[in-house]
Amino acid sequence: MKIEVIKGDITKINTDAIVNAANSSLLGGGGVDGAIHRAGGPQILEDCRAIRNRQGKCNTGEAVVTTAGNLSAQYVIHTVGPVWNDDKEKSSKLLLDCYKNSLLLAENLGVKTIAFPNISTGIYKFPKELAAEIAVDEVRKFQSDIIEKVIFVCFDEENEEIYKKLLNPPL
Ligand code: AR6
Repeated sequence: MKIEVIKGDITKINTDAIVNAANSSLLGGGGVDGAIHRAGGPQILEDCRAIRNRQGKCNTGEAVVTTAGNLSAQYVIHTVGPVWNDDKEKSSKLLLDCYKNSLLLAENLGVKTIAFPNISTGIYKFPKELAAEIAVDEVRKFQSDIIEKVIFVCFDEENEEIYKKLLNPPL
């Protein structure tokens, strides 16, 4: 699996699937969630409501899939990151679950390329360095014959630098 890092807006990325850092209501919010719903249009929210009617809320660490409305991606995978708190181990495990469950779902859908935002590092205040280590570790560990490329889309310079350092350490 090829791993890349890009600085930019995930709604503009051309991958089969993009991942949304959602909340457990699945009914939208701010940050990247707001950006995806704005750019993708009402179809995404309609799909989220259908999921809510079927299964109720989405628990932290889990992932669900919808269509991508007006976005160029085929799917939006919505995962719910943990709100950072003092229980570092529990939050870390839940963040790892977000990446793992999103990748498993993508694989089941036959997705070849997938883009992740830096889940939980905005409104949910997860420390960026630790979040990046968890994300990169989990993606590196994930063995797939289906997914060919994972792109980490960083919105801010700090995350971009952290990911670049982790993925291309100086010799
Ligand atoms: N493209 C890529 N990354 C983005 C974009 C974008 N367009 N916009 C923001 N980011 P956040 P969380 C980055 O707050 O911390 C929502 O209200 C941002 O800089 O979007 O998981 C949900 O509904 C940060 O690095 O998500 C939840 O209630 C990263 O995306 C809550 O926020 C994640 O920041 C989830 O909080």
